[in-house]
Amino acid sequence: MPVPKFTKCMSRRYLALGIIVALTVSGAIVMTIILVTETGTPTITPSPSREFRGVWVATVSNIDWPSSRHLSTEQQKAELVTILDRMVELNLNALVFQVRPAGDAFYDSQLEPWSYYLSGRHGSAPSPYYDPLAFAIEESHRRGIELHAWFNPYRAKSKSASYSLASNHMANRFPQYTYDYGNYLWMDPGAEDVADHTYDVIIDVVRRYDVDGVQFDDYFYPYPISGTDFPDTATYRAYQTSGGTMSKPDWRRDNVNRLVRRLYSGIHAEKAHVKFGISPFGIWRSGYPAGIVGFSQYDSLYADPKLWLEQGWVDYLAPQLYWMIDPPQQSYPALLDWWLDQNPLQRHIYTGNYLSRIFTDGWPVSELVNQVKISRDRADRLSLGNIMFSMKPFRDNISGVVDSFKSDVYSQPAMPPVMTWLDTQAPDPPTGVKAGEREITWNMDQTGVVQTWALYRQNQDNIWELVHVLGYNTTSVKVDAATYLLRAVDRMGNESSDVIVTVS
Ligand SMILES: *[C@@H]1O[C@H](CO)[C@@H](O)[C@H](O)[C@H]1NC(C)=O
Ligand SMILES: *[C@@H]1O[C@H](CO)[C@@H](O)[C@H](O)[C@H]1NC(C)=O
Ligand SMILES: CC(=O)N[C@H]1CO[C@H](CO)[C@@H](O)[C@@H]1O
Repeated sequence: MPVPKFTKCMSRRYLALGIIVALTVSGAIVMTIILVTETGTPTITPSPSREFRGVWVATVSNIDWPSSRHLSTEQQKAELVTILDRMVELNLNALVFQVRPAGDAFYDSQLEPWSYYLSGRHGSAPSPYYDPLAFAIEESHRRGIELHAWFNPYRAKSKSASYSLASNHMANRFPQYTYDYGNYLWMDPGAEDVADHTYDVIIDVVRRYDVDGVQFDDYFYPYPISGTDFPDTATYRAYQTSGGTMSKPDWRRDNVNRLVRRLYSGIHAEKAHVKFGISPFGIWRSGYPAGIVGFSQYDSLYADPKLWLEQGWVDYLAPQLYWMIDPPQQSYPALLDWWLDQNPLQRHIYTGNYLSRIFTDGWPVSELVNQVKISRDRADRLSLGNIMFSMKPFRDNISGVVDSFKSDVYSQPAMPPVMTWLDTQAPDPPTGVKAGEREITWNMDQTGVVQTWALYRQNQDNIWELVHVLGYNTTSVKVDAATYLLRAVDRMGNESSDVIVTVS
């Protein structure tokens, strides 16, 4: 279970009571007792201070960033900074950044060529040189925002993009497993060479970059073209020849399952704190739950997220519930409730929401705001946040979406929820905390474990409100006169004990 704030406060209260008894019996340090009881039981209100608030920044086809393939390095950087500043304004806390849309890289890689979508030159580094992923991580972290690197495992190329593939591109390295299918070149998930390569690419990023998470979207086997089966007959036959007995659909699902399972352990073996999440298509199979009608990813993409949740092969699942609340055949709440029921190991569920429908289909902004509320209403069942597809409406404030979110569901900051199965070690509390003239200052973190600083303001006696989540290297903040509580927060979101300071 993630520990919702309330539970955490309760357990602290019991801890504080325990200390009172022990210390009173031994007759020691009365001042300490008072401090512990005073600071040990803050009640945090009012809105959820723990909620994953993500946004997808899609790079494929220049959907969100960079906005075109003809921008200079400086323009690319400026656009990313604008996105991150908008995220801060909206109290968003997680950027899901597409770094490998098609066997290519938005970072310095020895394994794959630079992406065409970066500067229109597939295989060429940005000039003047910079590393977009490293830049995005640094700029996210200094704003207290998590960065999840988003990978597409099997897509090799969209045929509409007119560039020729570099010699080190996976389609050229494994031509026997590269198929022309519909609008794409697609790698064969049943080929061990392809699986090994994808695995190596992802682990390489986890090892070399300070990412907070790794994410897959809904693309596993390609969306089917009617009347044409995915052309993996040779690979399947080789599997049968070597003694394999699974049916073709089961074998295909097994190919994907094995990659997911292997990545879950491989990522955590490399860095225990890096979260692995998948954002699958929103319907598992048509008819689940009863009344739902739609595309079946289990039968057509050979993706089985229900199994991944059951097995704990993901830290979070973000089903793309890209439909409206009301229509019963793809009802947002009905689907969400179903996914929440498939979660015996109590992983986190963050709903994926189709924000861009406000300009592609004229959805009212209120539809999206209400969807966030529906997800939030189910926090006790581990519905702990949302991820919006995609950044563009927020970036461009389409239909006034920024103000609608800011004045309603995202008026207060929030931190991503804690994944207790990954780590529950609390960081050391802040040191050198001082009240200044309408300002609080503290020492720079020396431990290297601080990811953010959480500042709470005392509204009434024991009612504290989270007012700021600040980047790791922040050492001061401007505030109004009030009493505040500052905590160090580590990269798993675990908070230190409290330091209270009054600004007059
Ligand atoms: C967003 O758009 C709305 C309505 O068009 C406008 O009132 C508001 O000032 C804009 N907000 C920002 C942050 O640009
Ligand atoms: C925090 O780090 C960023 C780069 O990561 C740097 O640009 C910024 O100046 C730093 N801020 C402080 C207060 O050190
Ligand atoms: C929310 C959470 O995970 N809190 C944990 C932080 O670390 C302390 C000390 O290890 C744990 O007791 C808490 O459960």
